[in-house]
Amino acid sequence: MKLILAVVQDQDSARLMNAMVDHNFRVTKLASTGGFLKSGNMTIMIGTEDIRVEKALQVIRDNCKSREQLMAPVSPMGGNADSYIPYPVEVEVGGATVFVLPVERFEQF
Ligand code: 2BA
Ligand code: 2BA
Repeated sequence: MKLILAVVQDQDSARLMNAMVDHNFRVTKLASTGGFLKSGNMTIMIGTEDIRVEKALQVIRDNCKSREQLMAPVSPMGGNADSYIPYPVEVEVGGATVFVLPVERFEQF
């Protein structure tokens, strides 16, 4: 068994959850926050058999797309105004960042 952790954009998460359930995957959605943009994203947890991992990745690929997001200017802490960028910067946020982990044991009580 594998545990797939997929960090996806908020806008794609509902569609991805529906697609996963349609393809008979069991899923859990967790609200998360990206460290760089400090804005909300979603982490989808999928526990599945090894042979279904590629199918799960395909469903994720088909339902998540990358987008440009504006990063708000942050005023300098500590007064170093030299490094302050006073305008929003565009950052490309990927469709999904995916980790596939081995599951040592799976129990349901
Ligand atoms: P849910 O996905 O909302 O599922 C709630 C209950 O509905 C499940 O209870 C199960 O009895 C039933 N169910 C879910 N998918 C089904 C399906 N395709 N066909 C028939 N019945 C289905 P639990 O199995 O005790 O799971 C409770 C919650 O634990 C799930 O909520 C989900 O959030 C999480 N979960 C369970 N297995 C998971 C897995 N393999 N990967 C990720 N999350 C899992
Ligand atoms: P954030 O950390 O908010 O990052 C959003 C986007 O900002 C990233 O998109 C990337 O394009 C850019 N970015 C992040 N850190 C950067 C840096 N140090 N310098 C320049 N640009 C940077 P993605 O790479 O597609 O990541 C989207 C979200 O996925 C991330 O949100 C984070 O929540 C998660 N993520 C990505 N890689 C991760 C990893 N190795 N471990 C844990 N979470 C990860």
